[in-house]
Amino acid sequence: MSEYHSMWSELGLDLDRHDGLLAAVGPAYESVFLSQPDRPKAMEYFDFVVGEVHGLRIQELVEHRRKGGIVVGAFCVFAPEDLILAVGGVPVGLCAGADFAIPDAEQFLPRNTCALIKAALGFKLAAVCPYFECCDLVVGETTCDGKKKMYEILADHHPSYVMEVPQRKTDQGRALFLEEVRQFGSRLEELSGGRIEAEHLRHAIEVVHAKKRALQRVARARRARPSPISGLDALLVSQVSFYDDYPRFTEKTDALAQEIEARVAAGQGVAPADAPRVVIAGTPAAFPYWKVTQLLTDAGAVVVGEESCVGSRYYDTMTRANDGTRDGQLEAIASRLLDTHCACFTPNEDRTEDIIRVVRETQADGVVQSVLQFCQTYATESYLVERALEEAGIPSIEIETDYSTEDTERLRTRIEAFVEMLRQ
Ligand code: BJ8
Repeated sequence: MSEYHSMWSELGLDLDRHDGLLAAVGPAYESVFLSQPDRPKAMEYFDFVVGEVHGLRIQELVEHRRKGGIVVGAFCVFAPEDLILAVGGVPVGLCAGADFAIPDAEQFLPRNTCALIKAALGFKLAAVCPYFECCDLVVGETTCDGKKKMYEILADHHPSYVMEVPQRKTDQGRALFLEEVRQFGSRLEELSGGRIEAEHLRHAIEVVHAKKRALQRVARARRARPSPISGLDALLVSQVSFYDDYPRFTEKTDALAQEIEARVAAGQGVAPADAPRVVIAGTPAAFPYWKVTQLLTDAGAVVVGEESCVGSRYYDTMTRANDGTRDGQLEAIASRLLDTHCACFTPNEDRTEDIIRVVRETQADGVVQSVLQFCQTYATESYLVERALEEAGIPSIEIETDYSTEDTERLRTRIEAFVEMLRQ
């Protein structure tokens, strides 16, 4: 990757620390992913993307900006990706799933802040994320108090914008969010010098839909017994979807779906047909966070779904049919985003219902609620989720963890016991 040093240097990265980050991710990826037996051949593309995650893709973003395009980073699926695409921009996900720069963030944030927030700010402060440095603007949202306050600090370090997300899906809340979407559109027009016309939105919605349909196709094939793809590989595909070029990602994910559909037809799986099947529900697993999926896989379970924003909470929400006007489409986009069942909403029964739907569709035997430590909304909601799962006769456990490896063995013991219980 040394051929990219001058590009990283021009982006302002701290080259020594950045080399240290890459040196940590590479071997971890090899041991977690490349060691898996019988992976679909189409996963080679995703291996390539990860191998070039700070190389070729960054080169593409730099080139896009050189031609006058904008890059907009986001921390949450509430950031309307279609609007960014509609002004010819490139949306990228900035949430980081590693504890590499957490001490940098802890100079500004309380220690009892969730790892996702610390990593997001830490990667900027440590100057180790070329995606961050490519962003003309980063867009945040008021989904949780920790993030909301972190954005105030981030604004001192990077051009930022914050969208207000309502806490209730009432008519008032919907009206507020629609206005937020409109205002964000105006900010994007100002930044890009373009105008969001109805046909731009139509095209952007279709690009996003094509990507989500490809992810849904993989999710459907995964439901087969035996499952044709490992939970780790399926999670990786979702993680890559936040960085990659949209049409290329769609094409490669469709190719993967086709291959695993053929495996299903041939009865070929990555684990025995009677392996316990698990859905992970909770806070998102940003790249390169694979701990819980890996522990479940090590314990002999197959992860068959993620009820998470790096999972079905993202790809199952589609923009509804509308009148095709600019206003009608903006309204449909705002409404789709509010269909995301984030724990920031109250009440949030839609989420518990959705978890049960995912469990039924995937024929899962149980649920692991995976919550990042210090995430109040998901941790508190986990009680209500557990109660609903119990009423539905679905076994579950809740684990609270972070990006470190300190608790790995403790979690391993609990996860092994849970998987063993599912076997009986
Ligand atoms: S729509 S889940 S991506 S907010 S884990 S930072 S909530 S303290 S990530 Fe999320 Fe959007 Fe909701 Fe999805 Fe706060 Fe909790 Fe940390 Fe979280």
